[in-house]
Amino acid sequence: MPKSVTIHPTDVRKSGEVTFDPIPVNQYNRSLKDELDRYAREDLIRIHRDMAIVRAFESMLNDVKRNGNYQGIEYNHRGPAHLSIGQEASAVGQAFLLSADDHIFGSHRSHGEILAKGLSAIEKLDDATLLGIMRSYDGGAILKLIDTGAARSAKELAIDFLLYGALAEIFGREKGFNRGMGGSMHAFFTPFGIYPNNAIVGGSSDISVGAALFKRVNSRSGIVICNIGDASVNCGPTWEALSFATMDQFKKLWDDAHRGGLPLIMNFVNNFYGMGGQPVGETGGFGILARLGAGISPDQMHAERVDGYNPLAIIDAIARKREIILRGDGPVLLDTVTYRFSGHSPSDASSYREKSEVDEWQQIDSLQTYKDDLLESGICTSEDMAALQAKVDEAVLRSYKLAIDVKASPRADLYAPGSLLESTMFSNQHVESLDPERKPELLLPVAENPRVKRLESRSRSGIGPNGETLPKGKCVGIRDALFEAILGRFAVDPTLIAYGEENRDWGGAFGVYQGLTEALPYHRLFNSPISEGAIVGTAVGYALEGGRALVELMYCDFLGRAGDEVFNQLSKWQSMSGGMLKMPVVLRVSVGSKYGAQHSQDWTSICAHIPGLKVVFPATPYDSKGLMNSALTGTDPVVFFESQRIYDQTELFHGKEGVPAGFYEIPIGVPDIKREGTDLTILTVGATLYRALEAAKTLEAEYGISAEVIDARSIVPFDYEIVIESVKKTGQIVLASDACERGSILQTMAAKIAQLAFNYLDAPPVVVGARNWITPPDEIEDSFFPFESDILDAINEYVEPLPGYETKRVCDPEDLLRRSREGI
Ligand SMILES: Cc1ncc(C[n+]2csc(CCOP(=O)(O)OP(=O)(O)O)c2C)c(N)n1
Ligand SMILES: [Mg+2]
Repeated sequence: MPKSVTIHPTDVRKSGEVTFDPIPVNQYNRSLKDELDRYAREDLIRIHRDMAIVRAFESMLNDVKRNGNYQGIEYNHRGPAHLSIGQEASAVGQAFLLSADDHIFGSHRSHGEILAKGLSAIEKLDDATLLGIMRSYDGGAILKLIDTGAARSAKELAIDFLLYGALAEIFGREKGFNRGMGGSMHAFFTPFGIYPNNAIVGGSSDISVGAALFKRVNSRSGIVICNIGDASVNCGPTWEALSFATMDQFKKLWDDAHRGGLPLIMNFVNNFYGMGGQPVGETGGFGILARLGAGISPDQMHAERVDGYNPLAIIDAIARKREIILRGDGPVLLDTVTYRFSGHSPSDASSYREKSEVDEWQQIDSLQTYKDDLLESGICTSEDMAALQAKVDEAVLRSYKLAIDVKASPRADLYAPGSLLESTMFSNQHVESLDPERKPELLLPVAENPRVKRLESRSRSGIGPNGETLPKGKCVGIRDALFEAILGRFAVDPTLIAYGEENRDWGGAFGVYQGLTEALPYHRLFNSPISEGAIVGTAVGYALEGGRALVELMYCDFLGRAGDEVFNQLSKWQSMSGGMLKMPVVLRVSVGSKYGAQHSQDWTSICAHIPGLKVVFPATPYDSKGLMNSALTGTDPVVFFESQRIYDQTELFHGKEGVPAGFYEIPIGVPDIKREGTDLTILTVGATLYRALEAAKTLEAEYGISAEVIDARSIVPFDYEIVIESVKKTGQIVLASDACERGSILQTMAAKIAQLAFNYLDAPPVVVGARNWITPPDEIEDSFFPFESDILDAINEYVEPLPGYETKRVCDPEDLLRRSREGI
């Protein structure tokens, strides 16, 4: 079924108009007295208590940042603290109805949301569960510290646990919620439904969509709330997230059990400022933020503006929106009006706003207003309130004293080998199914898949029985090998999903997924919008929730569109969480050719430069299948490079057996000798392997030089020992790949090899890459990428003169210097 909608010209050319429903603005109009029959007295007081805790906690941080002490106890906190003093009602109101199954994501200004959500979870979880969480988290490290033996209830202990865990994290202590590796802007605590907060403005938007996608695909309970600022509305990722979240297919194409809108609230915490810029009146043009929903979907994302200065108005909104979501009509957009009295950060001089404006908001400070309402309604007395405040202040002071105590709360020692960061950059686990209890949903058994059947008649090796090379169309190629690995994993891991542009009926942009459409229901394989950022960002959110995602960007040049998602999110969350989170995401990208400058660059080096990403680039069917299997059974993010030049390349290195039909793995990080030799080593990355093999043949035939050709296969991690052993034997090495030479990963490899094998080398390692140009059009593309002759030229010029060899293209030191001087 390749189409969901037939486009009839008579329909789409008809005249008419688009109409919008009115957008509700601050329609909640009940007073606390009107609400008395809907809330228990203790709940109404607890709302105030939670606001007071958030206020006291952040006021303490404000004192520390501005004055270097709290209550006379000195501390120098060098890191950030973006405070939300003034915004407490919106955080506490939002959290009030949420359970631990409801997950919130946030921004750089999320201390209040963390505490409010944590306090709400503590209230709802029973004592045994709470104690279980505290005993098991980080081996009970926080509990041991805060449990002084004094008689306190599980809930009281849990509040101290929450305050200390968050504060120790903000202060970068190893006992913090994320072992001090996240800090103020990234802290979170998943057992209470508090998911990662993000220092990149708008960064949580597509991640939250991925989290909601996880809930929808895997039928998990609860909703997801994305808390981002009003200024993030202008970010590309936010728009991509909104388009992804509202795709028609969720409600129209997915099967009965999975059909429905994503369980998501995009909540814009609207404090009317970015840092100093004003989205309304200056940097934006949308007026009332709730208006945006009307541009996104016909149901206008049920958007409305709500008064975040009144906790009861927010509770009312969350209750109504949750109902919409639970009946499958999400997602929802909220424009939550609030105001921060504190600066963007404590050093902010507030030069961008009038003092009178701050005063106006302070005069109706929601903490005070709500407290006055409680007193006026007779819910409590001022003595009750004073006692409550004293208890709150004591708790904050207790957690402050503990968190700044270097003995009780040390920082991680990152100097020794095997330190916290060394052991959490990658999780390095092997997990075949992320939900072994569940059976993977397949539309037909693997053996009955039409492509699997077609492949049965193909040779699994590119070499025939008599050693002859078989025609490509008759053999299993790289694209088939990848398909086999992927289908095999779909049959094992029920959480595995794949998506990207043209992933379903088209069969993947380059045919790798042909046959998958027949095998998988929509919710496991679907077309995404052309939103590269959201493709990766949602995969991050999906993985953070416990699933495994395989996503694709057609050309690796499009990585630029997903820059933040790949370089700051996919790569960093495992280590920023102190190892609390896993990131089983495989990102397939292909290196193009024939399509010119914006479709043909090899960006392996850019990915390899970012800590936290595994990077592979197989060049044979055998390696492609084995590495894909490893990537899809691992728990780390893998950027999986493929080359469009060689998708139909057959297997030439594994004898008559060729590519095994069943499951096998190739460990990520181990290079492979593709041709043995004794005189010269050639190390290649990606499709250049085949050009290096041609060069090796010529060297043997015409110059009697025996070249050993090593295929890197992986880039990060990378085991140098195999290469060093080869160099010990040959004494010389040339490195070649299709990436532009300047800043190429080959330069790093060459430098490492020189450092580690200097005594064995007769000549410095030589790098042969593409020119430092744009990729020219197909017809003249060969002048850009390295070919056999470029490898021979480099050997002749820099390694050893080849008798009688005539250099094809100037590459002498003078020319090298000239090109460097000119930056080309
Ligand atoms: C992508 C990105 N650009 C800029 C910044 C610097 N920055 C941090 S917070 C901020 C303002 C964000 O405003 P808003 O989204 O409304 O959140 P608020 O600070 O008001 O809570 C800016 C510009 C950043 N962290 N990330
Ligand atoms: Mg703002």
